[in-house]
Amino acid sequence: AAATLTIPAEPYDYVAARAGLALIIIDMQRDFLEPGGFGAALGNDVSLLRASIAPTIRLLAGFRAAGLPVVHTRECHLPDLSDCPPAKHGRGPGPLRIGDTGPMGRILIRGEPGAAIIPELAPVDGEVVIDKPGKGAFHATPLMAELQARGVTHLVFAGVTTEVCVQTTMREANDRGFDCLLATDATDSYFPAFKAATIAMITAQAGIVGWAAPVDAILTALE
Ligand code: C5J
Repeated sequence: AAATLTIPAEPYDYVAARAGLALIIIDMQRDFLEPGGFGAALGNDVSLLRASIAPTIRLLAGFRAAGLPVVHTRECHLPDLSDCPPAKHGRGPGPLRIGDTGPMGRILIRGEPGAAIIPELAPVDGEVVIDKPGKGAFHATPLMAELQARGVTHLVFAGVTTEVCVQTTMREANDRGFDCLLATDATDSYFPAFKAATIAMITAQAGIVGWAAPVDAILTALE
């Protein structure tokens, strides 16, 4: 396998040393993708996120086969909500809020069924799992230390939702010196226009936040 990967991308080729590349899958949790969770409680049609599952499975398989680091994140809070700002807890139309009990257990609470990653994308031993209280995965988590410990310099992003937790984390990573590539078919939004706008805004201005490419282009380069 080549030591340097070149992936055709927007706005221009994404080049990464294989040894510095990792995959980060953002919040592919039942709470966002299945009925009865946090996403649904906010009034969203959760079926809109399902198209991203199959491409994310293929991307994950490619990184596992390549022996490269994989990070999974989960947006969730401690059972006593001590890591949930009142401003976040107060948002939303109700009746189900963060910490309330729904069909998948307490909404967005660590360890509850709804906070789990969907079974198709479940982490395996050796993969990093980050529980995060914010939209960005660097805020109040050990993510930076985990990436540094593995020598990661380049991050491929997948997950949901494109304009919220994926984009926020990509911006956090960009500011911390990572070169970021968004896998365009391995991410989705409850608002298709927001997904398109996010891809456009991160890649504009010479990739001011990062790059974007489809899963197939990434997998071809990884082989
Ligand atoms: C949201 C996320 N949308 N994972 N969280 O609240 O994008």
